[in-house]
Amino acid sequence: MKYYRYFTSEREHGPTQPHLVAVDGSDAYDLTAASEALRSFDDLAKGAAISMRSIDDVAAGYLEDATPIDSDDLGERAAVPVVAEGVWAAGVTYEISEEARESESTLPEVYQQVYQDERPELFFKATPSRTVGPNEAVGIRGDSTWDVPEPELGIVLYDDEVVGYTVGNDMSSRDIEGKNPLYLPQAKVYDRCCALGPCISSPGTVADPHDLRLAMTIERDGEVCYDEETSTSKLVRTVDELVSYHTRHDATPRMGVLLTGTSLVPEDEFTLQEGDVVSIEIESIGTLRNPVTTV
Ligand code: DO4
Ligand code: MG
Repeated sequence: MKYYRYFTSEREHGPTQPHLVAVDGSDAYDLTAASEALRSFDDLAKGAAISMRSIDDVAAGYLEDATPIDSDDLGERAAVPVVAEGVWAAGVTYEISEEARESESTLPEVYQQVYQDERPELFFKATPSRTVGPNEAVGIRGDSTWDVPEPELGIVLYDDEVVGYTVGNDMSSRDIEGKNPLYLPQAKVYDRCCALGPCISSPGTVADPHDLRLAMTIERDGEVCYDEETSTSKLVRTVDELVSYHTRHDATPRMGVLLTGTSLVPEDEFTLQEGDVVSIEIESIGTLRNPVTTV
């Protein structure tokens, strides 16, 4: 199944708390309407961990009492699907990313090394305050001149176990990181630097995270100015390997997201502009769409 956080009424009409919605095939159900104890994906993950059942099994037990909703509304009203205390990200996990860093960096050998090394590059990416959901604006830094979206498969973790997958955008400044790899935190972590959504797909819904079609389009002034696709089969690490390095010797927060690295990089001449719209689609999950603003 797929899980959304969903505003049951228009957000403009006052403060509303999103509900947890399960999508089973083409049918959508408001799980929060069935039980107040199910307000978020965290609640579902906690229930699954306590009862030692899968997320989908726990959700299935509530479908009969849940209110059916119109799945056409989900795109417009979806909130960030998981409030992860920490979003982390892996880097240089696809050949295309390694080549792009080599060409942008004053220290290309750093990237060659990490691409080949046993230990992956993992870095802290975002807090909830820096993370946006579907349809919310992602940011480009006002002091950056070369900016790109990074479309990435996101692993959703609860108590260090994989409980789902989502779509992530690791917004990045190429000129700041390119000048010196030690500037990475500034190139990566700033207001609106990360987008997640539109939903979480359970492990049972994603047959193989290492074989998913991933596509990205960027629109400017109503025209498509970037349109490419690839596959997570080009990832040179496994999900288990990345999770293993991420969770060792660190008491990670209960609910977390680990992005797996970018598999698409626009040509060097390309930089994002305010007003652009980025859409990232991953097979078996959905499409994350965000306009771009300057922060
Ligand atoms: O090494 C810098 C970051 C790389 C990255 O974010 C990626 O490969 O996706
Ligand atoms: Mg990245």
